[in-house]
Amino acid sequence: MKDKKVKKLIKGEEKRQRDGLELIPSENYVSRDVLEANGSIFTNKYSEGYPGKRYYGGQDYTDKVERLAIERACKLFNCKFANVQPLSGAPANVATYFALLEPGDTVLGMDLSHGGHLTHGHPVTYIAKLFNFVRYKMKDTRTGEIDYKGLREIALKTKPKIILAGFSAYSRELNYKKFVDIAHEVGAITMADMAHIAGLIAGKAVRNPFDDGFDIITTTTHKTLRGPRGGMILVRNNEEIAKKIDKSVFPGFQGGPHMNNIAAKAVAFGEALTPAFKKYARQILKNAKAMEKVFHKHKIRMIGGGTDNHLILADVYGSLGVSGKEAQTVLDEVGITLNMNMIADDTRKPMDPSGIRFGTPAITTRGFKEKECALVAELMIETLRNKDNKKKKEEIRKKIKTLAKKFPIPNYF
Ligand code: DSN
Repeated sequence: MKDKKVKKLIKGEEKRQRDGLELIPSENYVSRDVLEANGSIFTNKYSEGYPGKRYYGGQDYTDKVERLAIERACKLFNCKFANVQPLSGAPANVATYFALLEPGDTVLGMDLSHGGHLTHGHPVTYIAKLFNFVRYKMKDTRTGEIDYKGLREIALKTKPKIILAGFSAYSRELNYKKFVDIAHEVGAITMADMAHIAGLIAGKAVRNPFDDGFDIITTTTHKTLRGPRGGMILVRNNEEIAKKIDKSVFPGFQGGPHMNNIAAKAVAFGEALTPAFKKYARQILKNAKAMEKVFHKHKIRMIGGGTDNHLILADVYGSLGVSGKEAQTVLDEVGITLNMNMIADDTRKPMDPSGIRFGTPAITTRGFKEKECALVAELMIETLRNKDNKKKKEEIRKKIKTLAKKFPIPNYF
């Protein structure tokens, strides 16, 4: 690369990723092939429209690569229709709302402090000005079980057009069948935002909402799915819904699709169809369980009481007197990256909440097994208990660096 300034920044980020441990549960390390496709000359091409129906010429290869991505996505998630053009998870959700709702219509989704996402109707978003978002919660934060009875009551009262399942900070499996039953009762469409667990679904390590009758899945293609940053909308079998979604993505909401990104999605979906990916998905869960065990041992409160997936949400303020922000900073100092996070009904503020959220997708890609994950959990707790002890933190930093060196990011360095 000729641009020395940007090159230096890329090298710096490379070193940061190489020497530290990535525990942000929505991050991962993509393969060389995914990087190569994402950095390919498909980036030069404009392709408004869909395969076979574009507004520009020269689409021989773009059509083929988009068809391949669609075919692989449908095989991976066991569905009939896929739109692989959304630029990321938020645009995928917004395009889905625009496809199915009129202004003022109601969406019933997970309460944000109980694990939902900004695009599930947070008041700071524009969609919250357009549509009416109502919320369900967990019944009990000790088990994480959703209050399905409450959900049904709200659904009967508010008659939502969409019932939305899914989360960005929730660690338990959902009972999709219950969502579907309630939706049928009130005539709602079921939409699952599976951005966090798409890789776990693809690897058959957790349930696929389509198997229980969900109509739509939206997702990112990075995170556990280990593809390029991007989004996707899947429709189980309803052609009418699929057509509305295609129209909504383009021309309704987006312009030209990023074909380099779609090529990289095709590569990632191909990788996710392999037996090795199934093994990877199962190992993510085993690793999260190993970390959960250590947090239990040290009596640190976990929202939902533990985890069934790739992430843990821990109340570090309530258990250790360290705020989420302070925990994030001090763990960064020793080479562990994670994020502060609100916990259910948090009394603290989003920029300094009570919790931290962390997970195992990235370290599992590096080859970590249960033993290493348990060690990382011990080191995290030791760091938080010694947050003002410089010497102790230096010792831990060295241990983290050694561990990172022992498990290099595959195919990179
Ligand atoms: N920022 C993503 C996450 O970390 O969960 C969701 O958009």
